[in-house]
Parts: sequence; structure tokens; C-alpha cells
Amino acid sequence: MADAPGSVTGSDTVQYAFADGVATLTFNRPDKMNAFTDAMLHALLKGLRACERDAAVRAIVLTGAGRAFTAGQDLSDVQDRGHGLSFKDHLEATYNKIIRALRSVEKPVIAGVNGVAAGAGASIAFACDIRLAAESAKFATAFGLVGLVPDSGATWFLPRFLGYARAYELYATGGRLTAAEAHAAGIVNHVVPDAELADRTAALAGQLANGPTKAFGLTKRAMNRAAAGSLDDALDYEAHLQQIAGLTADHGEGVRAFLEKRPPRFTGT
Ligand code: T3D
Repeated sequence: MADAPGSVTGSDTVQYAFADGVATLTFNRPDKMNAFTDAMLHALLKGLRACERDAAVRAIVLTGAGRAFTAGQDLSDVQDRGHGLSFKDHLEATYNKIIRALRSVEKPVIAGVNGVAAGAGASIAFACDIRLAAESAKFATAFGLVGLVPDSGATWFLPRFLGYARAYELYATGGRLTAAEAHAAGIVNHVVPDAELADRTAALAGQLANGPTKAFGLTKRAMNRAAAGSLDDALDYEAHLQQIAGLTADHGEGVRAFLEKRPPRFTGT
């Protein structure tokens, strides 16, 4: 039986659904553009960790309810924290853990960007492996407009997509990218009509969840490492991981299926 929407994350503001190997986490505070409260951030982290532990989960989707993906940090929550606030401790306890969890979970993570993704909400979308965006979606840098530094990996991801000058200008001017601009810049894999986003995201996630997901996880591990290293290091690490992938049941099944001219039946093992 499927879990109740809030039972895995501990909060209805981040809903969890599972079907056919795909776990979907939905930011669910639509009247506030899904802006993150602390409870939501902890629920998201809890949900991601549950996805990581559960072998039945073979692909993960993040999306938003209503007209936003997420507007990032709830700014009224920041006000309510008062003057004793440590921004550093807050980032380390919440956003940084989420970004690390997204990059380290060895399962494909797809962002179904249904509307505006602002501030750390855009950073969370950037940290996913694949982004599908609705035609009306936007990426709003936001931080500079409220006197903050880009965070949650924003200074790492955006210059890699756009180059330093375009990324710096966007952050300094509080600029936005439309879905089409984000696609042209290589940030978004596919732009789809708004009404088709949920189905197209589910179809891609379902396709990935039925694939050799152990190899997909190792591919993510290899690409994470290659992003920070030399070609020599990438060659060595690929060979190390290929030794692991080559011994999986899915590799054997993939080769047998090819030779027998039939579709493979992958199990993620
Ligand atoms: O330690 C730390 O926590 C630091 C971490 C920081 C991480 C960050 O993410 S900082 C950046 C925070 N986010 C923003 O600055 C974005 C602020 N929001 C906007 O710029 C705009 O709302 C949007 C571009 C996202 C959407 O614009 P629009 O015109 O479509 O909608 P709206 O009318 O502005 O918003 C609708 C409602 O959502 C409105 O509430 P109301 O008046 O109907 O009751 C608005 O106040 C609320 N809302 C939107 N974003 C936030 C928010 N409420 C709280 N916090 C928000 N971020």
C-alpha cells in the first residue's frame, strides 16, 4: 500500500508518494509559493534520506504544488529568527545537508520545475541530475534583492552552467531566466507545456527507475568526482567503478538481452 503523503517526511508541507520505483517529493505550501520553513527543510531532508535507504526507490522526483517550484527560504521565518540568528549554522543544518544529499544519493534525481524556482529553491533544482521545466517556469536568483549572498551551492552551479560573467551579473542584478533561456544555457534538459510537465516528468522517472539503476548511481558518483578532478583521476576512477558495475546482475542481464534480441529486465542489482 502507498504511504500517506506526509508519513515518510513527517510533514504535509513536503508530500511523499511512491509508485513503480519512483518516489516523488512535492513541496506543498502553494499559498506561499512553497517557500521553505524550517519544518519543510527538515521534512525534505528526511524524505531524501528515506529515498536513499529504500532499495525499492530507484528514481526520485522533486516538484512543487501550485504555481511555484519553490520561492526558496521563507523570508518571514528569517525575520522571526531575531538578532541571535546565525545564518551559517542555519545553512549548515538545513540547505547544505539537502544539497549534499541530492548530489550523493546514488539514484537519479529529476526536478520537475513547475513554476518559479527562486533563491535556494533554484539551487535545489540545480543540484538535481536532470531538470524538466514547464514553459512558464522561471529561475529567479533572488538573493541579491534581499541583500544575501547566493547560497546552497548557487555559486558553484550557476557559473558552471553560464560562465562567470553571466552568473555574476544575474546574481548582482537579481535577474531571472525563463525556462527557454535556461534550456538554451544547458540548465534545463527539456521545456514542456505546463499541462504536460507532471506526465513527462513521471514518464522519464519511470524509464530511469526501470533501468540498470546501480550503474546509474555509479555514473553519478563518477561524474561528481570528475567535476573536481583531472582527466587522469577520472580515468582511474571510471575503471574502479566499472569493476563494480561489471559484476552487477543488471550488466549480465543487459548483455544477455542484447544477444537474445529482447528488451532487458533490470532490477537495480
Ligand atoms: O539562513 C538562511 O535561511 C539564508 C538562506 C537563504 C536562502 C534563500 O532562498 S534567500 C532567497 C529567498 N527568496 C526570495 O527572496 C524570493 C522572494 N519571492 C519573490 O521574489 C516572488 O514572490 C517570486 C518571484 C518567488 C514570485 O513572485 P509572484 O509575483 O509570482 O508572487 P508573489 O505575489 O510575490 O508571492 C505570492 C505569495 O507568496 C505572497 O504571499 P501573500 O502576500 O499572498 O500572503 C508572497 O509574500 C509569498 N512569498 C513568495 N516568496 C516568499 C513568500 N513568502 C515568504 N518567503 C518567500 N520567499
